Order: sequence, then structure tokens, then C-alpha cells
Amino acid sequence: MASPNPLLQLPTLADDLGRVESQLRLSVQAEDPFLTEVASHLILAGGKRVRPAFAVTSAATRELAMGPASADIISGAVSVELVHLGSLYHDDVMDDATTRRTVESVNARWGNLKAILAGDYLLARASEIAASLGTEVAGLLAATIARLCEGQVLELQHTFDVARTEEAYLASIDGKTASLLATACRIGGIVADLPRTVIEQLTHFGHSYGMAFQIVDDILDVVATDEQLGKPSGHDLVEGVYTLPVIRVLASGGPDADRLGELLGRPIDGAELDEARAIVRSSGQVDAALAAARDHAHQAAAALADVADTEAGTALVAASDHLLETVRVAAGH
Ligand code: GRG
Repeated sequence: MASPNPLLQLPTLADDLGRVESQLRLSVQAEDPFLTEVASHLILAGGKRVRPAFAVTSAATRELAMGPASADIISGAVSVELVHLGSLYHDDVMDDATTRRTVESVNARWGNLKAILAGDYLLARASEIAASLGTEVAGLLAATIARLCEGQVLELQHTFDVARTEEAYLASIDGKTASLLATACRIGGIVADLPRTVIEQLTHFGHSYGMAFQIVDDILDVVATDEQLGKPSGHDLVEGVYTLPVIRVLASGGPDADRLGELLGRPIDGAELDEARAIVRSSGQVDAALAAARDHAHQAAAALADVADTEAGTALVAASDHLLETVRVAAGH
């Protein structure tokens, strides 16, 4: 598989991410030890911490060289990761997922009711921390939670829909993924009191990165093996979530589109799933979707032109370059 995200390897970021880790654990200490245990489960399981890293690194574009983040910047980073966690708790209930971050999912371990409540608890803690950073951050985080819900609803409205349009797909990933990555960068910029023009550029970066990130994730689900992903591949097709390369094959006309249309639109597994994936893989649409992801990643890098000479700006651009490397490896390009 591809190399790790270079941003997350940055030695200057390690101390700050360590502080994020400690505050994350503290933030879910409830009076009830059982609630603490359930709410800590996916924090302790790991995760890449891309969103906190984006918040801290965005804030650091203020100076040429990165220095330690302020306590408020760490809090901003924690609030964003808590929203991400809350969304994962709820998403796993909706998907009836059995694993997350390589461990048993919260719903599998404790049941749906407790997973939903613990997810709510994480969102409440995120809101409390955001409120301590001022009304702009609190309002932004609340609006972003709404965007996550909107994106997810848009996905649900089109499950098993072979007529799902590219526009509907893009609107969904904008809400469910890009909005939180954009907010991570924006909160870093707001809390560090950066000039408004830079805050807008950082937000643009996070949004474009998020679009590229989700398109890449969706391509990998079709083209990569179980071993490469570390989880069962083809999950989206099984769940009826038709993503960019699939939508494009379905819309392309001709025998492949017809055959794929016959296979999809209903639950699928075994030989039919293999056939559907083979049709998508052998079409030119994986490359076309890859080009769309590349476009977003280039837009992400271009958005940072004004801070490209800072250590933090360079690190953010390297993160978007790395995304494309991930998919090149899996797609065998
Ligand atoms: C109540 C906040 C809230 C949301 C409800 C369930 C839902 C609506 C939205 C789900 C959104 C969702 C799960 C989007 C996918 C986001 C995504 C790209 C997850 C994977 O992110 P990584 O790779 O994961 O950064 P780690 O585990 O490394 O943090």
C-alpha cells in the first residue's frame, strides 16, 4: 500500500498531536464510567487524526516555521475530531458495521441505542469546547454538523438508485466529507486570528482536499483488494451506494452500462459483485474519476499559493499530493 500521509509524520506536529490526544481522552470523561468507556472506544482505537492535524497546521501558516500551538488551537482541533467521531458512531449504526478503526464497532459491542447516545455525547462535548472558542467557531461547528447530516441524507435518498447523477453524488460528498475537512482548516485559521483572506484560502483547501479524499476513497472501494484496504472491498456496491466511477459507467451507454444496470439496483454479492467490479475496473471510468480527484487536489494546492512558502503551507500541499499517490498505487498506475 502507499506510504503514510507526510503531514502526519511531521516531527514539529508530533507534540501538538500528543496534546490533542490527551485532551480528547479528557473531554469524554463522564461521571458514569460506562459512558466514559463507550465514548472513549474509538478514540483509543486510533484513527489518523487528519482533521486535528489540518486544524493545527492551518493555524501554523501564520509563521514561516511551525511552533507549538496555543491551547485554544488544540481545543479547536479536538472539537473537530469529536464531531468526526460522533458521525462515525452514528454512521456505523446506520450501516450495521461490525468493525471500525480495526476494532469492534461501538454498535456491535454495545448495541445501537448505546452507540447513538454515546455519539450524541461526543457531539455535545464538541459543541461545549467550540463554545469556549467564541460564537463564530460554535456557529461554524453547528452548521457543519448540519452539513454532515444533509450529505448523509442525500446518500440515503439515492441508495440502489442506478439513475443517481454525478451532481447528486458530488453534493453528498460535499456535505458528508468535504464540509468537516474545510471546517477543520477554517477553525485553525479563525482561532489563530489569521487574515480573512487566508482563512478563506485555508477553507477552500480543506474543502477541495475533502472532495478529492472522498473520490479517492470511493475509487479504492471499487479497485483495491481486501488486503490493500484492510477491510472488505466492494462495500459501497453491496450497500447500494453508487459512486463516481460506477455512476459514470452507468451513464456511458453501451453493453457495459446495460449489463451493470442489470446487476445493480438491488442487493448484490458473490459472482455478481465480482462481475460488477470487473466491468467498472476495465472501463475507462476509473481513470476519469481519478482525473476528477486530481483536479480537486490541484485546486487544494493552488488555494494555498499565498502561504506556500511557510513550513505549514508546504506540509498541507504535500498532504494533497500524497492523496493522489495512494490511489495511483492501488489502481496500479
Ligand atoms: C450527527 C455528526 C452527525 C452526523 C450524522 C452519519 C452522518 C450523519 C454522517 C456520516 C458522515 C461520514 C461517516 C462520512 C465519511 C467520512 C470519512 C471520510 C470517514 C473516514 O475518515 P478517515 O479516513 O478516518 O479520516 P479515521 O478513522 O482515520 O479518522
